[in-house]
Amino acid sequence: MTTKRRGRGYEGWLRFIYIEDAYKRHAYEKRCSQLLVIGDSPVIRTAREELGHALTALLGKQPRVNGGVEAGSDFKGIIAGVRGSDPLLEVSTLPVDFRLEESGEDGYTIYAEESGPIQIVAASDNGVLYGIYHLLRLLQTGQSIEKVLIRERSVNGLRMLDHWDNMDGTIERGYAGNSIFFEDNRFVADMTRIGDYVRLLASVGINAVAINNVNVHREETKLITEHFLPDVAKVAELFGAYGIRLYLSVNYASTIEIGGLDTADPLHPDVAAWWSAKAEEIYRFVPTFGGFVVKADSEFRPGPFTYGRNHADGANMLADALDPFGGNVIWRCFVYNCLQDWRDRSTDRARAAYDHFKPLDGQFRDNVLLQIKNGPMDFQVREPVSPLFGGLAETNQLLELQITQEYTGQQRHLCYLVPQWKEVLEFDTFARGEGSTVASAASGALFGRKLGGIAAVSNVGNDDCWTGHPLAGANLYGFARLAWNPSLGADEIAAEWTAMTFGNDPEVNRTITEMLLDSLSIYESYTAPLGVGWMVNPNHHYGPNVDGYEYSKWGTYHFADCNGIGVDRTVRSGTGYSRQYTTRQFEKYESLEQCPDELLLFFHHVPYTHILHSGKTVIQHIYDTRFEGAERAALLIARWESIKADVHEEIYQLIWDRLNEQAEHAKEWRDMLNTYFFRKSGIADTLGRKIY
Ligand code: GCV
Repeated sequence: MTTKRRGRGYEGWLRFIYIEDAYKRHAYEKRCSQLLVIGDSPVIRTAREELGHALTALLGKQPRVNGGVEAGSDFKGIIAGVRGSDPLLEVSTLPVDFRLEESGEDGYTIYAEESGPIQIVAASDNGVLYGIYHLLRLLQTGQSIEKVLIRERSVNGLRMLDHWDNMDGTIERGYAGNSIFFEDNRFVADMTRIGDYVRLLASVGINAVAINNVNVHREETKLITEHFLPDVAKVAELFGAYGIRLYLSVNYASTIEIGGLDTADPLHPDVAAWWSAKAEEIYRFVPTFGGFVVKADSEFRPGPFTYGRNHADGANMLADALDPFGGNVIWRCFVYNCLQDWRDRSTDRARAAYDHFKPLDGQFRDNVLLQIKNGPMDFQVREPVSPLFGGLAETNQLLELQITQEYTGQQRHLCYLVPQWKEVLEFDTFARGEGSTVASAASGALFGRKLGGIAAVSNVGNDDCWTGHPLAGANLYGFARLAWNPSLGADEIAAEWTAMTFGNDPEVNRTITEMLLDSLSIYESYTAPLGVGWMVNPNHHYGPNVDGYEYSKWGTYHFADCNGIGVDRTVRSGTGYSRQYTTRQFEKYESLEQCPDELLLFFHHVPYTHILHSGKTVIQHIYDTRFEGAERAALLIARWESIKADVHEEIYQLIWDRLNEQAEHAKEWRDMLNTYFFRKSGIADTLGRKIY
C-alpha cells in the first residue's frame, strides 16, 4: 500500500478516518485487534497489509498481525483465507446455507457470531481481498460487526475498466487531467499513483484494466514490442498484486506498422503466424496478461474489411494467437459508417452494430468477447438499449458503459450515471421470454456462456481527486459495484459511496446522496429532449449546439424543421431500426402510441403539437423541461451550501465552483434550445416565460 495523504480527495472512498466515537471504536477493537490472513501470494500479502493499515488508521492502534495462533485456540480476531487453506478456517462452522460451493471464482463469506473470530472464507485469493475490503466497508460506514453473515459472489466474470489514455499523456475524452500511466510517449517514471489507483479499483472488485486508448496511434502500437513490454510488465505486476489483469488495446494493422508485413489480412498465414509469435513474446514478459482490446474498421481505424474479411475472421485470428496462454480478445462492436452524407435518409447509424454483428453470431471463438456499447449510437444521455443484447445468443458479450462524461457534462456538471446504467441492465430483451435482462445477457447467464461481464471507459486522470469533479468519484465507484452486482440499487450505492468518502454525518449523507440521485434527470432536462441527442458542439462535445451535427458526416441527426422533429426509425415509414428488437420491444417502439415519451424522438418524427403521454405537447415539453432543468441546476448550489460547515474546505470549494459553472451552462442550454425551437416552430410557451 503506497498511499500518502494528499488531500483534495486523493484517498477517494478508501478513507479510513479515526473513529472518534469511543463506544463504537472499542466494540470494533474487541474483534479486530488480531489478524490472521492465511497464505503468501502477492494478493494475500496485499490483503494482509490493507487490513492492517486500515485498522490502524480506524482504531488508532496497530493490530497484531499473523501472530502464532494454533488450531483450536480461542482466537478472537479476524481470520481470512481461501477455503481449505488452513485448519483454522473451519468452513464447517459456517451455517449450511452459507457454504462456498456457489460462491463463484471471486466470492467470499464473512461470518461472525457474538463470540469467536470474524471469519472471511473465500474461493480464491481475490475473494480474500474482496472480503477484507467488504469488512472494512462495514467499519467505515459504522455498521455493527457483532453478528455478521454476508455471502457475496460476483455476478460478472469480467469487471473491467478501459482507459482511453495516449502515450503522450493526453486522454481521449478525459476530463480529470492527464494520464496516470503515460507521459511524453513513455510510461510514467513514478508508478506510485498507479499503485494507489489499483487499490481503489480492487476495493470494489475490478479485475481487468486496459491501459491505452482503443484508438491506437503510432507510439501505442509499439506497446507490444520489447521496447515497452518491460514497462508493461511492471504495471502488470502492480495490477497483479491487487488481482487485476492488464489488457492492451492493439492496432489491428500491427503486422504492417511494426511487423514488416505488407498485409493484415486475418486469413493470411503470415499474419496469423506473426500474431502467434507476438503473443508468445508478450506472455514471456507478462505471464498474467489479460489480452487485447480491438477497435477495428471504426472511425478510421484499420480492420478486416480492407481485405474483404469479416469481424469474426479478424477476432478469431487474434483469439487463436492468445488462446494457448489463456488470453482473451475483446472486440468492439462500435462499427458504423462515419462518412455518411447527411442528405442520405436511408442509412441509419443506429442500425450498424446489429447489422454487422448479428449475422456473425456463433462464429466467434470461446475466448472472444464482443464489447457492445449500451446504446446503438454513442453514450448519449438517453438512448434505447442496443438490440444486440438479446440478439446475440451464441457469442460472449461485454456491455460497454462510459463513466467519463463525454456527453453528460464532462465532469463539470454533476451527473450520477448509475440510474442510467441500472435502466440498461434491467432492460428486458425478451430474448428468452420475460426476464431476459441485459444484465443476464452480459454476464453470460442468459445464454449459458462462460465468459461475460461489463466494461466501462474510466473517468480517471492525474487530478488530485482522480475524477476532476469530486462527486464524479461516485460514478467510478458505482460502476464497479454494479459490475460486481447489477441488482444493487442506485440509491444504496450513492449512500455507501457518500458515507465512505464524506464520513457518516447523516445530514451530509442525505444531502449528497439526494443531489447525486437527482442529477441525471436534471442534466437530461436542460439538455437533450425526448431521446433526441447530439445537440452539442462538434468535436469536443461540450455545451449546446442544436445543429452542431445536423449537416455532418457522422450519422447523428434530429431532422428538426418548422413542423416537427425526430428520426423515423419505424419499419412502417422509417429506417426499420425498430425491427432489430424482439417482438415485444419492437411493437412498443414501432407504435407512436406505445413508445415511451423519453425515447419518442429517437423512434418517431412528430409534429411539435404531438401530445405526449404526459398530456403535454412536444414543444411545451421542450420548454418546460429546459426551464425546470436550469432551475433545478441552480438549486443544487443551495443544497451544497447547506452542508458547508461539514465538508473539507478545499473539496467544498471545488464542488461549489463546478456547481456554479453548471448552473450557468444550464441557462445557456435552456436559452439556446428554447430559442431554437421557438424560431423553428413559431409556437409560444403557454406560460409566457422569457424566450429570446
Ligand atoms: C475512443 C466516440 C468518441 C471517441 C471514441 C469513440 C469510441 O466516437 O467520441 O472519442 O474513441 O466513441 O468509442 O471508439
